[in-house]
Amino acid sequence: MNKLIITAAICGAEVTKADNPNVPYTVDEIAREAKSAVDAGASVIHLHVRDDDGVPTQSAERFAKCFTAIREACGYDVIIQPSTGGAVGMSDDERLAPLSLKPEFATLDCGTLNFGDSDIFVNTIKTVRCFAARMRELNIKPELEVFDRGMIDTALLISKEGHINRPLHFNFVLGVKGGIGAGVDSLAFMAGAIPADATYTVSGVGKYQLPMAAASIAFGGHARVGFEDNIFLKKGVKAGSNGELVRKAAEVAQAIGREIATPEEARKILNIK
Ligand code: KMH
Ligand code: ZN
Repeated sequence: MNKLIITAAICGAEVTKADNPNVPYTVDEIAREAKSAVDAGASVIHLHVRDDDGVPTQSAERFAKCFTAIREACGYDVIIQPSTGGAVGMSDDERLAPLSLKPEFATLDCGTLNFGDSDIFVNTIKTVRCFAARMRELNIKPELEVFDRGMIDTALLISKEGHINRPLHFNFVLGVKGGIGAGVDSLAFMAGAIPADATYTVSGVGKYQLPMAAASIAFGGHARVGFEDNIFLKKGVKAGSNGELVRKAAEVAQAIGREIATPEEARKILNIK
């Protein structure tokens, strides 16, 4: 089986220290959590950043500081994937700011959805096209964030228009309230809808994080874990670090004999130049 890429989504924009005191806000805390994840087997850090008081920001300056701190803590080959989703309510220009740092990889959210009980995460087709075109110009590999089946079709449409180079790489986000539910049926449905040359990772939300990671690892997909999507190691026990969650995914891989990709191997699998 192909090697497994583990992505650690260490921070997110929604989860707070009130949910789990180990959620990182400061630059040092972000570097600490990234290191815990990389030491446990993550090759990709999916990154949101915050002000020191925990307010999400898309400031390029703040991202630059975090990039440097993460590389110093984890080694210079770690793949850092900034979010262009940011937080609900941010403008498109704000969300695009970290691309000015020319990262090798970044997220591209592929549609609008209800996001929890009272928010709407807005990504019109025009926005998706514009973000995709910017990434293509800057030679940034997009990870296509798809929260529902129709978003795969949007990504395929925009790729057909010439704004996203193939092979495509998807992240199936399963279990957001407002998106497709988590389950092996959802995983099979989504995986069956992408081109044969595409790759995918799976992000299960909340209690579905580790089961969905395990299912993807067994199916030959890749896995994303971390505080952005889940703060618990097991029922009633909060994770002490992102590394603890990454270690669980690595243990599943080890148990079924699937090797874990280094950052260099992950770049080859993802076709990151
Ligand atoms: N925070 C969510 C509204 C991404 O990183 O691209 C969007 C999000 C997706 O987390
Ligand atoms: Zn994110």
